[in-house]
Amino acid sequence: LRFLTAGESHGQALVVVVEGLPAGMAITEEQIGSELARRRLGYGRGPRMRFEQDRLTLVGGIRHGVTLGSPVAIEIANTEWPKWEQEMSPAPGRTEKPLTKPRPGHADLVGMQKYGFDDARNILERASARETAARVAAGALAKVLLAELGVAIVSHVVAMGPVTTKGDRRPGPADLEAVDASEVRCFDPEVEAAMIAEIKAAAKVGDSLGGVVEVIGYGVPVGLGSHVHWDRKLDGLLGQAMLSIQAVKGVELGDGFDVAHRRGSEAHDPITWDPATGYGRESNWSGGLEGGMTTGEPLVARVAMKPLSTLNRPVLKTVDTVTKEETVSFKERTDVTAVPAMGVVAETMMALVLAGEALRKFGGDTVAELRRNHDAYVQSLDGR
Ligand code: EPS
Repeated sequence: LRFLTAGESHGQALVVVVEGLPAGMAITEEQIGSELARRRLGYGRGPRMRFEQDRLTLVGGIRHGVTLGSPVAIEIANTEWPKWEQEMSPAPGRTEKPLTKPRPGHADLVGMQKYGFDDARNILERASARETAARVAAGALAKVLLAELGVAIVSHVVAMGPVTTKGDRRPGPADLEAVDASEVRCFDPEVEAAMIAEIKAAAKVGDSLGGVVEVIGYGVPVGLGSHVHWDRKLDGLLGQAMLSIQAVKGVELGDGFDVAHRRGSEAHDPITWDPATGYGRESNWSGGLEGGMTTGEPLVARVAMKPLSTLNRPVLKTVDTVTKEETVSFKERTDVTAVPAMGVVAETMMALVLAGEALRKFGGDTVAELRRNHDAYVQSLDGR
């Protein structure tokens, strides 16, 4: 499974092409649209989330509600485009308002240096997390494919700035609606209020907040990924996928960081056997991953996002790239936090990785063939 996105934050549209999906997979525009809507949720999002819509067009690869096995192409139009048509025009010309006060922590300055531009907009437009809308459209397809195999992915916010959950409540697939109903996508109602208060406090002083989400994959079959080579280990693939999300700076698989401080006798999940369900683990500190392969236990990743580098009250010191004088960065409209939305993007990235690995393991040109191969494999594990 491969996918490629294109488009700028304030450009005409984002597009995504997804290649490698089997034929015969039932998918509707509404399913993709509802995933896109979930990504727009969250207390602390900026004004753009209120007045812009993700206008969706299925351009190719789907006919009469099913995939054809050909590349699926999706366009997400920016309804803001009329306001930006001049500024972002692909026609020859130049801007009247180059941005020359790069934001610390953003791609602005290094991007200008690397690509030889004197206007930060040429960098920030593509560095923007707006691009994740296109990923989420691709992820909606991956989730539908995984559902065929009984896999469901759930995320929830476990930290908002300094406010953290106690870590003992983990939502299952049936709880996703309840998580989405929370304004901060937090599964703990007591902590939810404290998170909202923290966002309000940061917003009041024009500051931003980071946080941590937990993503859980349920029903993942034993043996996705492989121990045989560095670039086939599922831990590595998940890490790369999560770290590719804008503003993400850390990923923990299972209890990775905590386990590092324990002794071996208290760090590994004891293996069990049950005649009805086969092998299992007494605990799941490994996060469902041993030797780069899934164990069949829930797959658990925690993903850390830094506070957005665009501040509503720019206070961080920077340098004007024209005058070389000390200044503060330019002010762009922004979200206070995008952590709740990032959870949906992290689900997307887990879905795309797992769908790719499921297709690699089970293959099939049709979704029925994929399911048959998957079911036969799962049956073959009986007693093994
Ligand atoms: C973003 C800044 C904001 C966000 C945007 C990402 O956009 P604007 O500056 O136009 O208000 O709203 O996110 C989206 C548009 C989206 O769909 O997620 C940034 O700087 O990354």
